[in-house]
Amino acid sequence: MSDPAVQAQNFPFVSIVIPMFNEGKNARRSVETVCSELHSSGRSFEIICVDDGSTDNTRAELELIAQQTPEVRIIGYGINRGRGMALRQGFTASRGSFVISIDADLSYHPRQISELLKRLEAPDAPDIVIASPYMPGGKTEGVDPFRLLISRMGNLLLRQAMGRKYYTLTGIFRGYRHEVFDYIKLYSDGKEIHLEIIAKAEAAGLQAVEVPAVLTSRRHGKSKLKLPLTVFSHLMFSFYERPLLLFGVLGLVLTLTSLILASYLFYLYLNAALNPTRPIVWLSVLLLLAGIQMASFAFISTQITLLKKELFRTQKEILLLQRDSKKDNRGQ
Ligand SMILES: Nc1nc2c(ncn2[C@@H]2O[C@H](COP(=O)(O)OP(=O)(O)OP(=O)(O)O)[C@@H](O)[C@H]2O)c(=O)[nH]1
Ligand SMILES: [Mg+2]
Repeated sequence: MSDPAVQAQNFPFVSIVIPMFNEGKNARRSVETVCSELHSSGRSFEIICVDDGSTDNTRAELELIAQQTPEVRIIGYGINRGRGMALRQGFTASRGSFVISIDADLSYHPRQISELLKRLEAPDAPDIVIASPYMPGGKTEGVDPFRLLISRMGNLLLRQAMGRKYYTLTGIFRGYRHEVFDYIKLYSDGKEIHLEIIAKAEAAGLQAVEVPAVLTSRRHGKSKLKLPLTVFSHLMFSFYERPLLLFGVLGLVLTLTSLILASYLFYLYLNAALNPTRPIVWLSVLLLLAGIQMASFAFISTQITLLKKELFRTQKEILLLQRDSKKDNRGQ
């Protein structure tokens, strides 16, 4: 029989993944707070700190902490590759039955980890639990109003793109059943990984639910958020997930404008005042053609999106079948 302590260390109940880039001012506080929350919960755990190419004292701090704290593991690589890549590395290295991702700046207080775990352990447990400051019951405290406005608007748009199911799609603080990462393959290197996870999980038929959470502002260190890039990538994601949002709306606007112009031209014609060589005549025809073109794009791209989702679901089914057949073979 193996030693239960070793067993708990090799296969902990939960893995906490914390990406850290230039978080020297937060590393210790963050790890210590997570540790004390989990120690008081009585659960076995590991904390995986992912540092990729920090130029401050993050790595030195982490190495000191790891010497004093057996639950802490440091992984990383020399070049900075972004938050998405760091999270993917952390998920791959994780050994817990559940995985929690959280940021290093304590903007989501780790005392909320127990809420996520409670949901993940419930009898009707979902596959993913999203900490949601924007859902009814959730809240934000002391967040810069401009950042909050951009984030709220972005999440509203994404909510539309994702079928009005979720309120907070951009947050890092989430809990997962470990199997989630077997079913979906992730490729994002940046912050859009949070969207990729939910989109792929949805497509694969996994269940994600939100729980109300409190988001505060970081007190130490600098934000790593590149706002213009994030806004751009999130907009692209919305159009990618729901092409109708872009092509459908454009098609409608172009067609309606052409119809308004055509009505005006018809009115001129009835009053014998129409000059057929006027550019406006051609403009209205062009707008109509462009509108029809956009509507066709909307139709085709929607079909492709549906097909893509069907593929994800099939992939997951194949994986489950392979697992079942492996289990059966072992049982024989
Ligand atoms: N390893 C690694 N971690 C990163 C990278 N970019 C961001 N992070 C970490 O990801 C977490 C979230 O980044 P933040 O800068 O807090 O971004 P945010 O939470 O969207 O915005 P604020 O909290 O308002 O600053 C933090 O723990 C960062 O240290 C990166 O390139 N590599
Ligand atoms: Mg943060």
